[in-house]
Order: sequence, then structure tokens, then C-alpha cells
Amino acid sequence: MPPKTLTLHEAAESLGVHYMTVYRYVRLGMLPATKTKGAWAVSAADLERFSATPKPKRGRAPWKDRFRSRLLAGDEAGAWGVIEAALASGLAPRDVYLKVISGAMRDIGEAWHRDEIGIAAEHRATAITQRLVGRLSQTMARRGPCRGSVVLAGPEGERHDLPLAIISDLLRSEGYDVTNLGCDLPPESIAEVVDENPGAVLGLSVSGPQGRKKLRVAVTTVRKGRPEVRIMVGGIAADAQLAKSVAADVYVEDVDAALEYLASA
Ligand code: B12
Repeated sequence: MPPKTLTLHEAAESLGVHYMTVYRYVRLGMLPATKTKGAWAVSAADLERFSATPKPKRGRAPWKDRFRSRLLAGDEAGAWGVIEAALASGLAPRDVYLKVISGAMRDIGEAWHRDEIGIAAEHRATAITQRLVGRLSQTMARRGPCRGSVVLAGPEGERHDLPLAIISDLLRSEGYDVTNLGCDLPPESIAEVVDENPGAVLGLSVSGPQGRKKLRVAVTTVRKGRPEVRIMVGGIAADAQLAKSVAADVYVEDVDAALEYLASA
């Protein structure tokens, strides 16, 4: 027997609140819901769980969970609503990138790894997140003197470009001039752009096994005839040992480590 579902009007009646209140719970990702034939439906089990859970106090809302829930429902407007609500509540844009967006994507990766969600749900969530990061990035430019230049790229075979987009926005917001090439770059193309940006630090990002494999050729190609170029390596599939073994200058675990290195480079 299929699980019992309720319309938002029925859910509102059951919770004893206004329809708009339930609608807001759904759009903020607090109450799981799916859209069927253009209308939201809530499962009886989710509604029961929701009514039994104490509601988060203002300022302590689990933004990451709400955002993840909207991503998994394929609800782009709702996911953007969560970002707007988080910003309006005073969460810093940097935390929206690192805690809400990155945190939700990592959770989704784990869920996919455990076979709890399919590849389509993961791809849909990634596509929505890419568009929302594009939207959010317009609020991240900083006026004032340029603190230096950075070229970001993923080696050939690397297909994770979201980390690059996020790091790019965070470095821009700290006053760096960033050229983000995205992922899957032939080594010669990375070298070409390094030549066009004299003095820039190169940041390479590796998240998967393929990018990891091609990191060495990326570093070697850039270094050939350009021994002075400083190269930092980051990403979930990288570590200090890997960075050292390919003769990069430094492994940077996160944006703070990158900022520290850039300030000293
Ligand atoms: C979305 C996703 C994909 C998408 C990518 C789409 C896209 N356009 O980006 C697709 C579907 C293509 C994909 C494919 C694969 N993926 Co994938 N993917 C993910 C997922 C769910 C999210 C990645 C993400 O955006 N995370 C959010 C970012 C912002 O967080 P982050 O990566 O930790 O980045 C932070 C830091 O690492 C750091 N950082 C990162 N890079 C850099 C660089 C610099 C210079 C600096 C300063 C900092 C820095 O700053 C970031 C912000 O804090 C992760 C799960 C996860 N745990 O992340 C798996 C994950 C990365 N994927 C994984 C795997 C195995 C694969 C595949 C091999 C699957 C397969 N069998 O085909 C392929 C490989 C494709 C390839 N050739 O690269 C594994 C990697 C395991 C490993 N360490 O090797 C993960 C961890 C999933 C898992 N739990 O198993 N994937």
C-alpha cells in the first residue's frame, strides 16, 4: 500500500496552523514535501515526525538540513529561499558557502555513497547548487585594493567544479583577483593562463581519483620553464603528502589555509 499523503491544506488542519505557515515550513525545508502534478504533498509519517520535533528557536535553525531537503526535493526556489532566510537571520555569506551549501553537498555525497539516493537526485542537487552559487556570487565582490591574483583550476579528468566556484567566490570576497578556469583542464591550457597572469598563485583542486592521477602532470607542465610559479593544492582527494609528492608548494585544506598562504606568498 502506498504511504498516505496529505495536501498542504490537510497538513495545516492537522497541525492546527494556517495554510501559509505549512507552506513556509515546506519552502524553508523544515517539513519534507514532494511536488506531484504541481501540488505539494506531505507524507503522514513526515508530518507526524515534524509535529513531534520541537521547533528550532530563532537563530539556531539547521540551515544545512533545510537546504539539503530542498535540494533533494528538486525545489530550486525553496533552496534559494533557505539561503535568503539564512542571510536575513544574520548568517555570514562565508558560512552560507561553507556550512550550508558545502555541508549539504557533502551530506548528499555520503547519502549517494550509502546508496540511499540515486545518481539522478545527486545530479539534480548539484545542478541546482551550481545555479544558486552563481546567483550568490554576485553579492560577493569586494571593493578596494587588489591583494593579489589567483588562477584556479581542476586537472584533466577532474569533474568536480563546485569546490572551485566556492573557493573562487570566497577569495574574491577577501580582495583577490581570481581567474577560475573550472575543472577538467589540459595541463597546457592551465600553463597558458598562468602565463597570462604573471605573479598569480595557481590553486589546483582535486576531489576525485581521476583528478588526483593527473595532478602531477598539471604541476610538472606548469613548472616547466616557470619554476617561480607558486602552486597550492586543495580538495577532498588531496593531502599534504600528495602535494609534496608532486612538488606543489603547499597543501591547503580550506579557504583559511589558502588565505594564510596567499598572505605569505
Ligand atoms: C557533486 C559530486 C559529483 C558531481 C560533480 C559535479 C560538479 N559539477 O561539481 C559528479 C556527479 C560529476 C561526480 C562524479 C564523481 N564523483 Co563525486 N561527488 C560529488 C559530491 C556529492 C559533492 C562535491 C562538492 O561539490 N562538495 C562541496 C565542496 C564545496 O566541498 P569540498 O569538495 O570538500 O571542497 C572544500 C574543500 O575541500 C576546499 N577545497 C577544495 N578544492 C580546493 C582548492 C583550493 C585551491 C583550496 C584553497 C581549497 C579547496 O574548499 C572547499 C570549500 O570548503 C561529493 C561528496 C563530498 N563529500 O564532497 C562527491 C565525491 C567528491 N565524489 C566522489 C566520487 C568517487 C566520484 C566519482 C569517481 C564517481 C564515479 N564512480 O563515477 C566521479 C568522478 C568524476 C571525475 N572524473 O572527477 C567521492 C570522492 C572520493 C575520493 N576522495 O576520491 C565523493 C567524496 C563522494 C563519496 N563520498 O564517495 N561527483
